Amino acid sequence: MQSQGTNSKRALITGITGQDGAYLTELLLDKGYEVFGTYRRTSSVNFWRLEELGLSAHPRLHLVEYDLTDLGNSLSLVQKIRPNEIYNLAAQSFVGVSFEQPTTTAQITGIGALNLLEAIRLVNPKIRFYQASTSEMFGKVQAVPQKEDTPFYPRSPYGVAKLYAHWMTVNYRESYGIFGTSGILFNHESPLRAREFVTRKITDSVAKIKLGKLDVLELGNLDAKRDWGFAKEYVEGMWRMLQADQPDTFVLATNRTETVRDFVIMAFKAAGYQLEFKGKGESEAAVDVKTGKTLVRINPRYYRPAEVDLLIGDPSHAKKVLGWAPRTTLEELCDMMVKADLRRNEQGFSF
Ligand code: NDP
Ligand code: GDR
Repeated sequence: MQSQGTNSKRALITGITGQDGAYLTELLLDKGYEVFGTYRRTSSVNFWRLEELGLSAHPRLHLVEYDLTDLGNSLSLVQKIRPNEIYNLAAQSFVGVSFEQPTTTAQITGIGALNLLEAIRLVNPKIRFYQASTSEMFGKVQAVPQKEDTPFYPRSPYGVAKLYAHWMTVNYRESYGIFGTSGILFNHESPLRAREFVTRKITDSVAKIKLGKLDVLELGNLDAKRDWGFAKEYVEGMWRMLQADQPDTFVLATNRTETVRDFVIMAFKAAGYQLEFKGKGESEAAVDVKTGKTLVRINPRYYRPAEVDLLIGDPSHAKKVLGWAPRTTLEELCDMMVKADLRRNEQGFSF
């Protein structure tokens, strides 16, 4: 992408250490923004994604310590940074963990967004706000493909917390005239995805199996269907949402859905394997057609108490208003992720 020089805009990104935070930072720096990215205080902070994109020492990138659950911290952050745009990407974003830690998830993923909206209302209501909403809010299938007016029915503490943050964004838009936009993004993946999420878990395991570092990949529900896109294109959609004339709600998706099983087959294929699935339920397993070796099996510990069975989004509103459309196919995305994991595992590191 060509750098477009500097501009006078200041963007605040919460959750810069995450997948989307890294790609959005790259995009906004390229557009000339002054970027302020927040990270949490931990005993050893991890900036591997920013490092992988070669951004960690960029002169227009400023890293700021921040915890989303602290209202005072949110107020002082917005007062100090004086951003034109805030992208709220910080969250406890793992659905599985939200069943184990529902209260923490509600505080970070739900109330965290409210803290920022309050800061905007009290400090400067002209700041444009992007809320990272999710297809998990659709949850139990009500209609397909899911779009902006499809009824919500979340199926996890994470989905419920995100729904609260979504409605708060809409409420602050309607009550106070704040430019609060909610992007309902379907699953988006990349080589920068954390390894706990299923696509990256699969591509990293494929690489490890190929290099003899792992024998078998263990997974949960293979029947779940997801609409998977490429994260780098989705952050471009976030930016477009905040450049629009009006605040609104937008779905970003590819309008294609595949099962987890399909993604497993695709990822192994990208590394030269041909898999065949046999059996049903907990005894289902996949063998390598050439060697007969079992490479994938079920471990029920990865099942969730309630599942989202089918996600497929209709991005036509975003296409019409923002001119946004996905470009990378699932095969290309999967191939890119497998290659990146093979490279990392060959080099002896994998985050
Ligand atoms: P990640 O899990 O990769 O990143 C989440 C970020 O939030 C990390 O930087 C994390 O910091 C930060 N964070 C967590 N808790 C706090 C806290 N208390 N205070 C401050 N920061 C905190 O998520 P993604 O990049 O994949 O997703 C970005 C956002 O988009 C999330 O809100 C997610 O829920 C949402 N979303 C993601 C989709 C996807 O498919 N990727 C789809 C739809 C929505 P740390 O590194 O310290 O943990
Ligand atoms: P999801 O993503 O829950 O859709 O949330 P995840 O990749 O965790 O799960 C997708 C589907 O795969 C099934 N699955 C497994 N999942 C994981 N993580 N590990 C396994 O071993 C496994 N086996 C099967 C899951 O049950 C599920 O059906 C992601 C997150 O990024 C959210 O923050 C975001 O809001 C949504 O996508 C859209």
